[in-house]
Amino acid sequence: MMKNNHLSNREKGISLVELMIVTALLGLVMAGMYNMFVHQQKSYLVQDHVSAMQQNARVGLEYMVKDIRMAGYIPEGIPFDADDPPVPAPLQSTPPSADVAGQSFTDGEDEIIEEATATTITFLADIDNDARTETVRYALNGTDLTMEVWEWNALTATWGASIGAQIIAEDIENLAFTYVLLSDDRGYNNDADDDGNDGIDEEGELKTWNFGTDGTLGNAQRRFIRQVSVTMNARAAVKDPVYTDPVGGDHYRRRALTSNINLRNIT
Ligand SMILES: [Ca+2]
Ligand SMILES: [Ca+2]
Ligand SMILES: [Ca+2]
Ligand SMILES: [Ca+2]
Repeated sequence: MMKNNHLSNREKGISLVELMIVTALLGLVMAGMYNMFVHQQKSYLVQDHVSAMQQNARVGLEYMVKDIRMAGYIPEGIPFDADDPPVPAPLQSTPPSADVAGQSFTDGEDEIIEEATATTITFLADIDNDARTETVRYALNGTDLTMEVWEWNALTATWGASIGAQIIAEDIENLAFTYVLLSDDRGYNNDADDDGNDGIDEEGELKTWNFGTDGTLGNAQRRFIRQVSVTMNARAAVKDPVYTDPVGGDHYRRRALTSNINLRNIT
């Protein structure tokens, strides 16, 4: 009887201390669940941005690669140098007759590849297949891959105005072009063993242009470009707190994309 009374006294209600402990425990559980939820939300968000980055960069690269591959596809016709048939000379006569005026790449002479630097390429091609040639320029502006287009007008024999550089892909940290040139006795170089195989400058030798040691690609060399490689480094728009970049030391996830293009319209 005594024992039962004692027990029932203890079970009469919840003491303040007990209530506090329960509340604290509940709070801990809730906080844990909340953190888990937030963490999961964050990782979904990061996943979203990582896949968006990859998608964004890949689509941009695919556009660019598809266009570069068409370089030299000029439906209005390409005037070749008559005394040197296998090698396309700069376009000397109509149409088109001159490069786009007033641009950084303008040198007054029409070429299939107007500009070829480590970070920019400008070329002629009818990229939208409407029998009118475009001058197309891809460049990196800040962290945007941009594209600018000027269309040839056969009636006025001039290049139309562009609508400005359009953003093709964002969050691109680096863009790098590499060029391979025909460098045998039909190409820009006729006395060196550019492929380094036998000491002989035989037909079909190709040379990868090295901007560091070979300098800039001038008008005289650009016409011999036969392959273009492009590497793009994309960065996610938001940080991933659980990831640390081994090189940059920050929390952005990055992807490198590469593509090799044969210029099949230039022979
Ligand atoms: Ca030019
Ligand atoms: Ca066109
Ligand atoms: Ca050679
Ligand atoms: Ca050789």
